Amino acid sequence: MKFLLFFIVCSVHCFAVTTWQEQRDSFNKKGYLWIKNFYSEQQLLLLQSWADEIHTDAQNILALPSNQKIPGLLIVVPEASDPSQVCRTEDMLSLYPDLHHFVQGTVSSFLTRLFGEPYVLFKDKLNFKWPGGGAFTPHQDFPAYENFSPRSHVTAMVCIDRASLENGCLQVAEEWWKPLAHDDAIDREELEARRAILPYIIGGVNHGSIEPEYSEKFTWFPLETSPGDLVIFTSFIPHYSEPNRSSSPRRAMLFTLNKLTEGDHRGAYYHAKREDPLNPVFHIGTPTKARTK
Ligand SMILES: O=C(O)CCC(=O)C(=O)O
Repeated sequence: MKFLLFFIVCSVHCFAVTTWQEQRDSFNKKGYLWIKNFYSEQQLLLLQSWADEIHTDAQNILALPSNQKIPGLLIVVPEASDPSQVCRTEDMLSLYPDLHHFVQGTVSSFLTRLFGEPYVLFKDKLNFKWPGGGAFTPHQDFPAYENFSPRSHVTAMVCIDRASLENGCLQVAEEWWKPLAHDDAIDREELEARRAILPYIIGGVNHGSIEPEYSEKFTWFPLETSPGDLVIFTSFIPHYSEPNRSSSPRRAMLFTLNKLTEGDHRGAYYHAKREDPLNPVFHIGTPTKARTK
């Protein structure tokens, strides 16, 4: 009986081996797709080595006096609660060419094949979430990207460590459009297309977080992923994660892509971010410090 239940849960929420069409249909229906064991054990070893190396480099950068932080270094964002701890690194693909090739050969190729048209990388980050690492508040990603021209994005989360409720796994809102169907404040057509932007807090430490009266309506599904799993999700699906209350890290790399027909904006995105790193638009929902609006 236990085994049967486990099988049913797994077949509803994640895919083992399936067809392109089934995966596409599931992604279009739910706004996310969880693929178990996307990476082999050897590929996972490689990813873990990159994550270790990037963390060492990031710690060295954090320790530099500010006048030695030369332009073009890895972007390193410390935890809001502990400036000596690395919360996130970004623009790794500009600095680790092998990782860049690896991600293009796996994530970009996968999305290109899944959606039947070329996808190009828009941004890349590695969220470390060390023990004690902070929560990401409920948010949609789109408001963080809307100043650039792509109108839709897909983020691929590559799981480096086992993620659980205890260590703050990613949680996505199941069928988030349903409880909003009769809400006059939300554009009906956009909601039906699952592209509605939900009211969010402007300014302050919670800038970009979905207004609680909306996020409280959702049923949250915890993605308790294993190392080597891949989860793809749209920039409109509400998501969040709890703090890491365990004694082990919960690292995940997140690669955001857009359709090539909407242009290649990675360079422009990181140029803007490096020019104005404390702009709150670059810190939506994250446990990092931004300038207040
Ligand atoms: O790493 C997480 O738990 C949350 C990721 C996320 O929502 C983000 O980086 O915007």
